[in-house]
Amino acid sequence: MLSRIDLRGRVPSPAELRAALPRAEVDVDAVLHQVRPLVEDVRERGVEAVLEHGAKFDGVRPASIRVPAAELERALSELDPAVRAALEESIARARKVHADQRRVDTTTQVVPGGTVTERWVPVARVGLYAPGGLAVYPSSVVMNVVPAQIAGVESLVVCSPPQAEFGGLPHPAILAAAALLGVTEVWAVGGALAVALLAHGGTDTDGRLLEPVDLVTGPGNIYLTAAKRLLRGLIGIDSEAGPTEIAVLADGTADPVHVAADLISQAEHDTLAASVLVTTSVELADAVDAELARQVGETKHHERVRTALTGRQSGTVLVSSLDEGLRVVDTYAAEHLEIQTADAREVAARVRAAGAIFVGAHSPVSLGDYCAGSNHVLPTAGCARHSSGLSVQTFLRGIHVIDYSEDALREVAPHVVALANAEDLPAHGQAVTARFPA
Ligand code: HSO
Ligand code: ZN
Repeated sequence: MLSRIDLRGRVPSPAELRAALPRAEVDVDAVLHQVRPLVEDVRERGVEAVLEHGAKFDGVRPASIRVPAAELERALSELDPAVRAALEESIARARKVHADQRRVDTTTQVVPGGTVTERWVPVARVGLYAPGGLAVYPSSVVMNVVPAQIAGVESLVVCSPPQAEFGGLPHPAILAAAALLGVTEVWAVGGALAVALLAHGGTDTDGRLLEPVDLVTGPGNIYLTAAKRLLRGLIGIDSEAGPTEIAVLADGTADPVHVAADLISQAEHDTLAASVLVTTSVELADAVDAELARQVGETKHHERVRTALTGRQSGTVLVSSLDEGLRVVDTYAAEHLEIQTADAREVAARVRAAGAIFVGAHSPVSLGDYCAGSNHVLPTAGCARHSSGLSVQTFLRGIHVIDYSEDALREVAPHVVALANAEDLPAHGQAVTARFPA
């Protein structure tokens, strides 16, 4: 079912390797011209523009953008108890892991009387996006809200599209997850419009202010990503999220039943999702193909899964050795990378690029999606080469605090003056010497 790329006996350059590996092509630039007028209209006309355009996209016009507190409570009280218990477990584990990501301020004594402190300050107000439609993921509400809360973000709004089926409210599972996390501000607005309203703020239909945010995180479709790209600068954003990806690095010891199940699990998200097997074993590749043929037929979303697995973004890559396999997975820089080999820990420790690494037979990606404690908002499309997944750090800013005494400044003054003159910026030097008249 998976197409095959045979790299055995070949030593491609990094650029050739990158070109040879399967990857979805998502052209965000191509939709910018559609999204730009929407964003501008929201900047000019605020909520009126959001409701007008939103009615076309969502097929419903909510009475107000801000979801009443009573609706959050109602959604939580009506939540299936098993789902509630699972979300509580997911939240508890995520809080445990993210609590250890807190940063402590560090003060460096550069010279006697001269210190530089790096002070970590949370972003003041953030907007967290939870998609609706095909993807309704209360687990993503958890993954966005938990690190923001642990970072100490004081003001936090969750946005999710209004649903005609639920009378113009976001999906009840999203509302319930927000309520469970103690979030009190939820807006019924979706996609590019949500990012624009979060960035510019507005006035709700009842006259209440919708305050703009400083940072927007959370996955969405290509239009939402385009809006993030347009508004970046005015607001901070997390990395641009593309279709989800799983790569599995496996040798002949891997269980093909598990490998196939894991490849299918992420293909279930999207017809553009990528499932890539990198293996030293042709026997395993054949066995996984046979398993995929069997398991895909039995899975609920088999059409979507089959399209994803047979798309050009998915495939099997045959390599001669695990060293070569590591080169391939580092070049690919998958959002999720599973290591299913003998001595998986040792192999995992050698990986240099991945959003998250899942080690050995009992750490499947779906565990990380819900209940490992790790975050599931991760860099896609090779962005793991330069970016990290969501964490407490995403919601913090490090401020340098410079504190020098008179003596410490006097001592270094000649160096400042020399550098200022070398850059032909003598006023810089004078700002120091003015403090020490001869
Ligand atoms: N695998 C997705 C996250 C997710 N899975 C949410 C299930 N629900 C991207 O990491
Ligand atoms: Zn998933």
